[in-house]
Amino acid sequence: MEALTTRIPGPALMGIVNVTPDSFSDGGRFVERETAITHGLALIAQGAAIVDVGGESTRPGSDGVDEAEELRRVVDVVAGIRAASGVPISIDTMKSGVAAAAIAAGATLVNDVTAGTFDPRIVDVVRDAEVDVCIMHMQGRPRTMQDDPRYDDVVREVGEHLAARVDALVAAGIDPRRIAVDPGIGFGKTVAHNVALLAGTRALGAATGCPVLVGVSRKRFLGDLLGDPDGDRTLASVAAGLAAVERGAWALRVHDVAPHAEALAVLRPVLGSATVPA
Ligand code: PMM
Repeated sequence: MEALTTRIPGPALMGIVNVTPDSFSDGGRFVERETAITHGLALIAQGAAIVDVGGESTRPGSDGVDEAEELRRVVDVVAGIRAASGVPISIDTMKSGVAAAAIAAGATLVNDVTAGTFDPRIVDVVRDAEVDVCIMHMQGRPRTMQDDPRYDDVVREVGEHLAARVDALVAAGIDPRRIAVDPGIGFGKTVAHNVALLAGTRALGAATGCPVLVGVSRKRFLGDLLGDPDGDRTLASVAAGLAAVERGAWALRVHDVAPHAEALAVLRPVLGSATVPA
């Protein structure tokens, strides 16, 4: 089995398909599903190398969704995209049951923002199905994580946490070549923490030995940096994403694939292949 970075060479784009009521206006389940499938296929056409399907909002302040509802939202969307495209599909979930059902529907990557700490059985699902996994750092849980995040040295602490989680996954029998890590931009972090983590992308790769996936797209700290909390964040997202890629990020999780694809078309030849960890 080849390494994740060989199968999906970086810098790659992971296009976001959020199947949540706050992402898609209501109008019935069928419409919601079809909209999500069409959206996923559009992201692939724009250059996404992975599509990330999620049915539970993890925005600051959000509460979880129950498993039955999450399954209703995501399984048919994964199957619908898989029926029309061979591009790898990621399932953004912290629940083992949702991960297993999404894998059965065609997902080959599990994106767990809790790194297997919310529902440890997700680690067994990933191992037994022999799929890829992205583990993310979060301080606290979405409902309260932005209340008062604190670190002495955010890059070192996030690196140590992710390295420990990688060790736990490998000890459980997951092939290390299947693991990507993510600093969890915005998940229990101040603006300064997020900026430090972006600057420290290469250090996170070194601390874990894994390819680094970064999700900055449209996040609130960009509005803070712009001094415009309600304005469009597309250009800011591209700038932050490119900063991470220049510092060795393997993949960017983005809402707006087209502008990121344009930016990478220019950055890739400038950087050559030296930015992507083996
Ligand atoms: N961010 C969100 C959801 N899932 N997964 C990973 N691996 N990394 C992230 O940064 C991440 C994620 C929240 O963002 P959204 O609500 O805009 O999708």
